[in-house]
Amino acid sequence: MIVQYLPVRMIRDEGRGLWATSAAWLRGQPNGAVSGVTAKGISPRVDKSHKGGIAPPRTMRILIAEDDPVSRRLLEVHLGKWGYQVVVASDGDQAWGILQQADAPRLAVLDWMMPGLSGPDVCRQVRSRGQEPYTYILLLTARTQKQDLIAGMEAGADDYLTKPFDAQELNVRLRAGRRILDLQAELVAAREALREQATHDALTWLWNRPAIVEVLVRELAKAEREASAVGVIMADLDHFKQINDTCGHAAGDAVLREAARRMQASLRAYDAVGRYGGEEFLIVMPGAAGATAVHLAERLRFAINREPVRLTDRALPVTVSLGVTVSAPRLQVTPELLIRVADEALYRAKALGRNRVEWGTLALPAIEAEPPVEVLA
Ligand code: GH3
Ligand code: MG
Ligand code: MG
Ligand code: MG
Repeated sequence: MIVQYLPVRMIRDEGRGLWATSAAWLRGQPNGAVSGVTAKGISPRVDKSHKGGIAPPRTMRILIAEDDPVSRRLLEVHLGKWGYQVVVASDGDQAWGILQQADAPRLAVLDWMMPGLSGPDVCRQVRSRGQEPYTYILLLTARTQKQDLIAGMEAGADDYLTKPFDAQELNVRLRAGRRILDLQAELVAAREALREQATHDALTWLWNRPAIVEVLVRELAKAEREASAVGVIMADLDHFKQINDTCGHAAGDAVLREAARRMQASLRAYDAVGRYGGEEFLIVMPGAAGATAVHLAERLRFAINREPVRLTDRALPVTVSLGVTVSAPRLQVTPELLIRVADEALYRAKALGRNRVEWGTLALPAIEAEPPVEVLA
């Protein structure tokens, strides 16, 4: 059994460059084994494909584009026999139309000479789109000159077979194509998992600090264009150190996770919450003007202290203090200023007894008076 880890450097490259680099690297590996990806990160995958014998192909959709009915039928019969689900096109335009569909086959066998778009034309169209997931293309043609092969590959074909083709050769070449598609799917999944890891907090799985600040920067820019508001909340769990001190760090972790879950569940779908520090959270609420922002802060406070956090051996009452403020449209408020004002309001909430929401007024001339505080019953 062979277990290998894919170098992160390779997976982080994006777009077509990623594919070329990774494929080149993988080709150099014994048996083409590659790491697998789990939902929460990267884990080794055991590759058993080198154990000899040819595994039956699992059902996979494949496009055949061939204008000659006899060759088309022959291909269809072979591919069906090998377990493929065949999608048929009788010219290049039709093939390109099928490949543009959302659920297009990822594997395509294209004839070179066809009415409308030729096989290489279709290749160029597919490659110029440059989208994921990758489409693996095998060109099939009567042309045998070396310059034809070069032209076909330069158009973006992955492989090339001359007619009359040998059925077994086509079969194994398509299998090689499928392996490449599988590897590419794993690379994309690995890259996505890394992106998730890089932007999320490992304990609560909320956005981490850089990511939530990035959300705020983006939402402020959007709000500036749309002349709308962005509400910001700084929330800090009350007397959290006591939980650690009396119940242990693991209990503290469980409380943090549950508090994060409750906050996430009580926000609107388009709000974002991130872990800003140890037991401190930053919440970004697009479009939330004063009263709405305060209302949402009260909702968060209620969500945290509505009922104690149940651990295996005890139930812990938890409260949170919150500072809330709102950006002023067209005044180009910076993220730093908003965070500072929300933070100052949070510390006022602490000083005034905790388990409460305080409003932070921006020190800007055009800001309206404080909005009324709506308290949930
Ligand atoms: P206050 O009401 O004034 O906010 O009091 P507090 O005890 O919550 O604040 P303080 O800043 O004194 O303590 C915060 C504690 O949070 C200290 C730190 O050990 C704990 N903490 C920070 N991150 C984690 C974590 O990931 N897990 C656990 N269990 N504790 C953490
Ligand atoms: Mg033809
Ligand atoms: Mg605290
Ligand atoms: Mg704190």
